[in-house]
Amino acid sequence: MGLNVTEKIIKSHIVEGQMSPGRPVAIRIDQTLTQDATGTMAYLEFEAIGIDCVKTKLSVSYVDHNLIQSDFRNADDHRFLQSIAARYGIYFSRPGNGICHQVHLERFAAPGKTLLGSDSHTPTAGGCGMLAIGAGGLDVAMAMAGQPFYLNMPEVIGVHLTGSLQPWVSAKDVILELLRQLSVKGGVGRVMEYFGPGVKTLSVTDRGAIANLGTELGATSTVFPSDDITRSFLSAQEREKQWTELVADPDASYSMIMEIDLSSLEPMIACPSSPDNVKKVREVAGRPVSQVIIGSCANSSLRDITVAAKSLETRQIHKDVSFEINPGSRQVLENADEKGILQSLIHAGARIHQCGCLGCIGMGQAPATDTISLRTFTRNFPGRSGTKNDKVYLCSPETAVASAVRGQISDPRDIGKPPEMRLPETLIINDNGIIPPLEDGSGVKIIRGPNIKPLPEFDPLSEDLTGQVVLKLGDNITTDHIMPAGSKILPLRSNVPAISEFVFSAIDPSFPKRAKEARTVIIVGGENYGQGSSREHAALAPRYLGVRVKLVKSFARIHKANLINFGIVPLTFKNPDDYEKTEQGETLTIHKIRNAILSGASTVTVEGSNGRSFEARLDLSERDRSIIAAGGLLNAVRAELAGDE
Ligand code: MIC
Ligand code: SF4
Repeated sequence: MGLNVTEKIIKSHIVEGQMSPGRPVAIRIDQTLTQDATGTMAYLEFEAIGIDCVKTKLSVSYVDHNLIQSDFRNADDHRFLQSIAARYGIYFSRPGNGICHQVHLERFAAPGKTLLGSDSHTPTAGGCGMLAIGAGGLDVAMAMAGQPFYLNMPEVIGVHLTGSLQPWVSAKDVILELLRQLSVKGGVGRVMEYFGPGVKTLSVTDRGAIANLGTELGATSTVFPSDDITRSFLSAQEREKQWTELVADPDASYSMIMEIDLSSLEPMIACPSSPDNVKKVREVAGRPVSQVIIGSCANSSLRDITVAAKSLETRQIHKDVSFEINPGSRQVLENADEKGILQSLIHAGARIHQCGCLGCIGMGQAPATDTISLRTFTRNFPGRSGTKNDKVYLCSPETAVASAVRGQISDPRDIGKPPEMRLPETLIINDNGIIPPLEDGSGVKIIRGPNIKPLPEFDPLSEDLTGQVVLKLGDNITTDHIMPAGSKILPLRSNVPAISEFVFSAIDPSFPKRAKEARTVIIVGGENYGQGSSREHAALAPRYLGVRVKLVKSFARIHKANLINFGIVPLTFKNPDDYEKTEQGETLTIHKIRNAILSGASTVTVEGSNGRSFEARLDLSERDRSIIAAGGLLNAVRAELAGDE
């Protein structure tokens, strides 16, 4: 039987396992990317593995998140990352050069290849026909050390596109519609693969925007075919040689097919405070807005800011709106400048920021109290913008600009004629923001600032475990709840003792103190626990505070993998009633947990303090089990290197 694109890429990279959905497989990784907020830890881990030079075909270290240098810490991290890149054979994309996903799509993404990135939106490169997956820093460090990436073989969902988008409707509306239909957990364990005649109506950056927000569905990745559109994109990037055609076989199958008629879509918007709280723009039109931002790895391409500029040639920004542009990359900025796009934006009153994540991760741009901020970003989880009780809406660049003009949420179809858009066929290509690796970096000295603290050491798992339920939480807890970001906390990413003081700070500021008192900590949660970012600090910092078990109804993929990597046991309730019965403050005991894990048991018995006992599931591969027993992946690798196994 024929193969779909996802299966073709996995088949050509598989090193262990079989391509049957749900079963563990290991795949070879061609490229890796890191960004600064996850990268400092990933490179500390890479150093701890003790390899002399990266073993991948290409590894890139981007600095895009922690750009505000309000003291020495972020600047020190940037220098550390630059020296690490020079030492170990890694490309270094300098601060201000752009958002990792946008720059990677432009300069490095290549059809048919695999990419592993320590950022959850790594699948953006799927817009260029690659299999790109987000993971924790330690998994990326292992890939740089030449190890395969382990995952459960995903189901492949086919999204059949027909028709073409109407004026004022764009790629963001496609994925917002899917989020409306499937919710933030609809993609868990799945790859979303697009096919059908509608695909060729979408540019590679449109495809990238759709692939980017596939992450918000909880999907392992999103894949587009590589066709003539991909070829022209690579040719404009002066990389046509890297093009290969990659399409599904005519008799390929999918575990499920979804139909989307692009012609029938209309402008959509995600309301506060979840990317799947999606409505038609018309349903919420008229609400006053104080801030509108075009940017983030979802919508900051030349196309996206050109839409804004062209729409503003005959219009002005409303006096009560701060209209802001965060270009995705220097390539976007430089070409926008050359084509006069920037001039139109400045003239219309836009605030132009440097290229990077900025307000998307709370690095500045926090909105005013009790006002609506409309953003073309990826996430609107509560408080992520940096303002308490924020009201952040996510939308397309078209809806953003229409709303900025009117000062209220507006369907762009209501502001008149759509802009005439023709994107240039040739671009200025200038890689001076990317420092290539040295031929031999062995003599490079790594520069460490005082904020970079060594990795903590963790104990192996004990035979019996007794711990206190220090926190009981509900459904869809995000990593932004567990380990918040923002300009105050992000600079602590390379200092685990310091950052651990902020674990669950927005939900329960007393958590770190109570966790340290309890010593062995269990956290109870609902469905889709740990959705959102790839930040391994959401596992590492809780582990530092004594968390040894997370007992929930279901997990998000990357967070579960991060828990395993840091020796936290991920358990799921066998019977949802036991979730209701488990109380915060209760002591739970699991006898012979280590033995159960190592012997391959699929359940353990959890004993409550009130004589109650119940079963919890252990859904782990053999490799996961030995990692947890060792107390984490680094311990397991070190033991392996020392020949202890
Ligand atoms: C995010 O969008 O939440 C981030 C910041 O890019 C994270 C990574 C991080 O926390 O450093 C992600 O998406 O993985
Ligand atoms: Fe940066 Fe936002 Fe994209 Fe995360 S989602 S990589 S913070 S732009």
